[in-house]
Amino acid sequence: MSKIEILQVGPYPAWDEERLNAGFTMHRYFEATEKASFLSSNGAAIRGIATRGELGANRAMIEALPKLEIISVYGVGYDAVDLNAARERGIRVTNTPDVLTKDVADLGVGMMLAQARGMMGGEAWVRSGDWATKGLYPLKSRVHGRRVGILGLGRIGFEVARRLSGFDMDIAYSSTGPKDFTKDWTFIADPTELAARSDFLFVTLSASSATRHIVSRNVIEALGPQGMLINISRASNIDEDALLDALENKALGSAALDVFEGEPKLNPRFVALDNVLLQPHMASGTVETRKAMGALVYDNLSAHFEGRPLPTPVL
Ligand code: 8YV
Repeated sequence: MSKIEILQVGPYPAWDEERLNAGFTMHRYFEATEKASFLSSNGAAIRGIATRGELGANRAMIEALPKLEIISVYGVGYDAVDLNAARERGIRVTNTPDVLTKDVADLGVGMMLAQARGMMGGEAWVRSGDWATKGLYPLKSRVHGRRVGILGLGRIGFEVARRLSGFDMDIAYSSTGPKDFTKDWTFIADPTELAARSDFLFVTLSASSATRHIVSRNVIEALGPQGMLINISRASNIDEDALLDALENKALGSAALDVFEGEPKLNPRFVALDNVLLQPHMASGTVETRKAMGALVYDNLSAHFEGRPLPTPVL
């Protein structure tokens, strides 16, 4: 029997590709130079899409696949999938929640520490010989005991807050409503108010059209010249032009970012700044977590085509 045909939107680690290639006929969209003609030549038989969080599947792609039944996302965020286009045709959508939560929280906390304590600059200070020639590295501000705001207390935000309570930080959060398990953490509904009482503001909310630029110019300015913004969610949650302006004119102290508009290309203004830590969208990037994510991508596809319940459905 011929294997079910799947459109593969981006590359995966070798172990995932091996399993997918064994179970399905994979069409490697990311290797095609002419995307539209690739879809028109191969699209008629394709019944599934395997994609990644940041790549998703847009309406044009979904509409080019008349037999499409399921979109399996390697990532918790599915904001890059056109859910309306999928819903209109009853196409199932799955993601990879839970398995990546703690790694994403770990990286966010690591970014905060690295940026606040100047670890990247400290490393350069040693390697360049500045330590020997110029002497002691400039002093930085402390992290423990300070005020942190968590914008979006979902699974990842919760894990960030839990870690930071170990740093004796004064934790406030903004979410759809107060959470009853957070008696030591202060609920502040308004993001600008949350930013105004924070030294560090973590953006951990899942992105959608409703959250676009929720971190607005006002929020950034409320965080202020001593504040730090840490984004481990999606770039669209932040008004990136306002962020760049604020970093350039020091209306915001600093930022630590794992995600960017138009990534992997990014606005060159970021690279010219010395008050931002830049990471290549790698918060879920550990071998252990990526293996679990890859297994879920496969398991959702195989469950669907074998008529079993989907392990982690979105739609
Ligand atoms: C990416 C992510 O999917 O979980 C998410 O939403 O953004 C990531 O895990 C990852 O970069 C793999 O492509």
